Amino acid sequence: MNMRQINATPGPTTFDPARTALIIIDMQRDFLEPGGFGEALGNDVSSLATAVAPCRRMLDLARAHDMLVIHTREGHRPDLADAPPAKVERGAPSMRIGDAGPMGRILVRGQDGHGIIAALAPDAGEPVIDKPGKGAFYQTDLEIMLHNRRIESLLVCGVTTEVCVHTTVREANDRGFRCIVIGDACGSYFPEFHRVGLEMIAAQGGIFGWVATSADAVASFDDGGHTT
Ligand code: TIU
Repeated sequence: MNMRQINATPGPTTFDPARTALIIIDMQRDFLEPGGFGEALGNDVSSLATAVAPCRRMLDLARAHDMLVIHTREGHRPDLADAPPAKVERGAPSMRIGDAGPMGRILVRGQDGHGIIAALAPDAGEPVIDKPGKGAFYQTDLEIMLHNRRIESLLVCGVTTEVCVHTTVREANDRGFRCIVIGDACGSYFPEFHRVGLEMIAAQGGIFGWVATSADAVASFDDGGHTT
C-alpha cells in the first residue's frame, strides 16, 4: 500500500494510486472548440479553456505514477440509433446532433469534432470510453473496467462540471467509488454553475465526494502526502 493524503473539501482524504483511476470526461473538440455541439447549444466555448492545463497536469501526474487513465467521449453512432429524440431536439435547428458542421457531423463518433483535443490526446493503452449519455457509466463498459483493475477511487476532471462530470460522479458514488473531483480541471459554460456544482459535491460532509485542486493532487505525491 502506498496511500496518499490529499487536501480536499470538505476535508483531507486518502487514496491508493494502484487502486485509483484518473477519468477525464469529454475533453472533445465538440465541447471546447467553435463549430461543435457546445456552440450549437448557444454556449461560448472559450469558457472551458481554463480546464485544459490542469487536465494536462493531472494526465502527467497519473502517467508518472502509473495510475489507470480513462478518457471519455460523448457521442453517437453515425445512424443516430442511440441518440434519443429528446436529446437530438436540443440546439439550433440547423446544427443539431448528426448535422454537418465545420468539424464534421455534430457529436457523431469518428468525426473530427468528436475527437479529444490534441493537448490531452490519449496514449496507446489508455482506454477511451464512448458514451451516448451524460454519465460515463450509462450504457458503457466503464464499470467492468474499474472492477477488473480493483479500482476504488476516482480522480475526476473534464467538462462540463454540472452536466457530464456531475452525472458521472453521482453514478460513481452510487456504485461505491470514492470520487475526488479536481475543480480547476473541470469547466462549465456557466461560471456560477461551475462554482455551485463543485460546492454541491462537497456539501453535507461530501455527499457525492471530495473537491480538490490539481495543485493538491500534485502535492499529494510529495513526501508529506505519503501516509503508509
Ligand atoms: N451542454 C453541456 O454543458 N454538456 C454536455 O452536453 N455534455 C457534457 O457535459 N460532456
